[in-house]
Amino acid sequence: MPTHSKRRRAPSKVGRRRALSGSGRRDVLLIYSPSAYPPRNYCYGIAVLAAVLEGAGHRVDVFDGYFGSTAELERRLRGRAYDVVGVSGIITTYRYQREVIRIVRRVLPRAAIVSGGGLATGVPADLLELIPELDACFVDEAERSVLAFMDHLRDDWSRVRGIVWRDGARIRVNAPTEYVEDLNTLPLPDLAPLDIGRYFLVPRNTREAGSGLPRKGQVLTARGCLNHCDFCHNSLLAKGLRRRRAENVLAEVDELVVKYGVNNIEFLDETFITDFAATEDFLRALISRRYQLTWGVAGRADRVSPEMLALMAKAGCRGICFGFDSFSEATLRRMGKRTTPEGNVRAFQACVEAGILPIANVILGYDDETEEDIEADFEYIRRIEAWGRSLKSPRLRQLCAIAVRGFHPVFFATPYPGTALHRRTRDRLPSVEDLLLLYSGRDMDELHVNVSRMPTNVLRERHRALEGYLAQVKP
Ligand code: B12
Ligand code: SF4
Repeated sequence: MPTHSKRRRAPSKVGRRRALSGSGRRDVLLIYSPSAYPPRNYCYGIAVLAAVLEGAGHRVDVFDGYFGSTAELERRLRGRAYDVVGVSGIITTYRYQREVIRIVRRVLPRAAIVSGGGLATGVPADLLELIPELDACFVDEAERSVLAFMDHLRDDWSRVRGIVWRDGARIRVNAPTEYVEDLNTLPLPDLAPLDIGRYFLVPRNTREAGSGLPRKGQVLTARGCLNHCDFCHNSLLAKGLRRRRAENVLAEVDELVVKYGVNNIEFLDETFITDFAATEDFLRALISRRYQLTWGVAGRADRVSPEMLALMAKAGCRGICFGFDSFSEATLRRMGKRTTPEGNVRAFQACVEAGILPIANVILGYDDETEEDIEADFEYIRRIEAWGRSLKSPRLRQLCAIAVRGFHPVFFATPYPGTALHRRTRDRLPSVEDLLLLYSGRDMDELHVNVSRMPTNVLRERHRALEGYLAQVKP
């Protein structure tokens, strides 16, 4: 094991440990809302917040909704008079959040109940209106606002930036949060209260069941994205891209490998490669660790080069998720994607040639989309498949066929409340609550609403046809 792997936690400036006693120290319960089953990811956001809160002297417990029933939650709540209960969850967790928030209020009438993450960020005021037991929503990243909230818990919440909150009969929107400019000043996520070992035992697919399961960890090397595509959560966030330094990220990787025996990492960044030189530095440092690690990332089609892909493969990268989203120029323009169909093809091919699996997607039925736009998806995917069949190497031929099949599941355009797409199509959509209920626990491979120009039966038929085509591709 390299000696640097023994490195201690990076010194943190945000949430530096303070001696809090008596009334200043808060008991906090953070609840993770399950969004899909089987669970693939432990809640990284909660681990980050736990580290920040503990660093400031507060006491944090975690309840993981993937593994505990609501009856168990109720028992936990009866065992301790938490000052603050915070629920974390993305836009598909409304139904769960509504249920647990009601339970918390019933058992702990005096606790402050707050929500954070994608749902609270997307529709903070709606959520407060829909769930009367909820006291406040944290909008966007919360390291700074959550500490301010603890400081002002018993006095004036109008001084806490980054929250939307209930003030008697009014819903008040405070000034936006202050972002953490230098991510290297944050403490490393605290995984101890999360019991991540449970996640290592859950097969992600039938192929994995019963075989040696990967011990998967998660790491975020950067926040924000280069773009603000209008169906994406990023279309509602103000702050651009911030990156961590290579040594700071590696301290986290070291901890995962050494302390938790992790052998596979999902880098959670929206776009892993943003600055070629910085990514290269990181990859070289990772290679020098000589860990037996495989890992995957998400990337944009316009941010790959053959040289970078070769280095990534050498460093253990096995898969890149590409949100190609469409092969129609008109649809890509409408999405504000700033990529091209040809660029998508090049990225896919370069990835296969580097021996990395491109995990690509398309979205059907974007607003105002027509059958011709979908025909472009068919055409380009057929073209990629034909290119794959012409490859000399049997290994790469097979990799390409697996990747083409991997366009399944084919997604439908899904206007998540809060996004620019939702704002643009709002007059054609059900109410925010109806949408949140429709989306609860569901994925984008189901058609919830049709915002295209095609009749619903035509859209469904095109979706079935594309799925059928992908299913017959032989690896
Ligand atoms: C891992 C992941 C998942 C995991 C679950 C993640 C989770 N935490 O619940 C899984 C694989 C289940 C998943 C699924 C989906 N995901 Co996802 N996923 C991510 C990913 C890559 C990383 C999340 C993460 O850990 N971020 C890092 C942490 C630090 O950030 P954070 O979670 O936002 O937490 C911060 C704040 O939000 C806040 N906060 C969070 N929780 C709380 C709680 C409290 C009490 C407080 C005060 C603050 C707070 O503080 C944290 C620190 O600043 C993000 C992209 C990204 N890079 O964020 C997308 C993302 C969260 N996913 C997204 C989407 C759209 C989906 C899907 C709906 C897509 C689909 N295919 O249909 C599915 C859901 C399917 C289903 N059936 O429900 C969107 C969220 C949109 C939204 N408005 O919620 C994101 C942002 C991607 C994007 N750019 O659009 N996803
Ligand atoms: S490139 Fe991807 S993550 Fe970035 S804004 Fe567009 S869809 Fe969202």
